[in-house]
Amino acid sequence: MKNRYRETIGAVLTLAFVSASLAQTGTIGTTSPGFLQLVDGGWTYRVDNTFASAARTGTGGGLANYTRGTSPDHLYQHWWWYRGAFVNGAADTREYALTNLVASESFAGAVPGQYAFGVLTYSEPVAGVANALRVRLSYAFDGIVGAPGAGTFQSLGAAILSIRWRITNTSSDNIEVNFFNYIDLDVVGPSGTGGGNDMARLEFFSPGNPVGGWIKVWDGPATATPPNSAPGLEGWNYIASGDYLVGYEAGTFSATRPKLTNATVDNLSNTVATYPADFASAYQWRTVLAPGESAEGWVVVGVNVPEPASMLALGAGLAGLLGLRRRRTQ
Ligand SMILES: [Ca+2]
Ligand SMILES: [Ca+2]
Ligand SMILES: [Ca+2]
Repeated sequence: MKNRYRETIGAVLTLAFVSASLAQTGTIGTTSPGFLQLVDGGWTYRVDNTFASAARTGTGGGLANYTRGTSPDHLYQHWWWYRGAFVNGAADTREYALTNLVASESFAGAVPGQYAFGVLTYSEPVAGVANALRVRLSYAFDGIVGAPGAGTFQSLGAAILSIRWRITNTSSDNIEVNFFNYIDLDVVGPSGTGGGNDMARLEFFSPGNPVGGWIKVWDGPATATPPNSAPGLEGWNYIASGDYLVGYEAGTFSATRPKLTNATVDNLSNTVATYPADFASAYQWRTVLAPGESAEGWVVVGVNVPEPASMLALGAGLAGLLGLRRRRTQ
């Protein structure tokens, strides 16, 4: 499935990808503040403060990097927040970052041709009740080296970070869970500026579909050609699964992050700022879980991945990709 997926991406982009023979590693730091780092095909995805108690109600959860080789870093922050409510009882009165890491698996020196991956498992309270929710995050990272100058954004080739989340109600009562993935990309492109002049658009928002949300992000200025209209201006893609999906927001760092880090309950606005400058974005899922019940979903953060229509046509491939990782990691 992996190789077929790569071939299909290559065909869509009409690029001659070379199979990744570079080292693939997965490394996890389980001493606070913690980190997860995945390296594949010369690309690195790293997220810090994965286990930092101060990040639970602070702003420092999941500070991150997304780079290829010595190219600029395009990612400032990428992390997960939640709030829970007992259906017949007390409720959280704000959102919290995942911080209580209880288990992890990393895969150093993965076999070439497979993904670099790692798993983080959290046990979090709801309304003061400890260990009410268990959240498992399965990260898989696929760096694909494109031919130099082949027309992808910054000639970077392609990379796809996939994260499957699974939330389990480990309490004895029904819980409504709101779950958030937040990302602050600072795209460094032809302008040479990172973070201050990014642009974004919503490709679609379709809760219930296998692929439920798709947001594209690229480097400004405001007159810059949108991605996929001209070679060299491809961009970043922030994609979410559709089951349980209830919200999205593509706005600014200063408007979106406080919803997760302030002391009140917030939901995403389902709006997009087309020239957000310091772009930040988030997705929101919501479900009610009975004791012992689980829900699953995923996000993908990719650069130079196919257009949504192409990716939807590859639905079986994407499902297979995620399913493959799930089987490996469960
Ligand atoms: Ca960074
Ligand atoms: Ca809030
Ligand atoms: Ca940003």
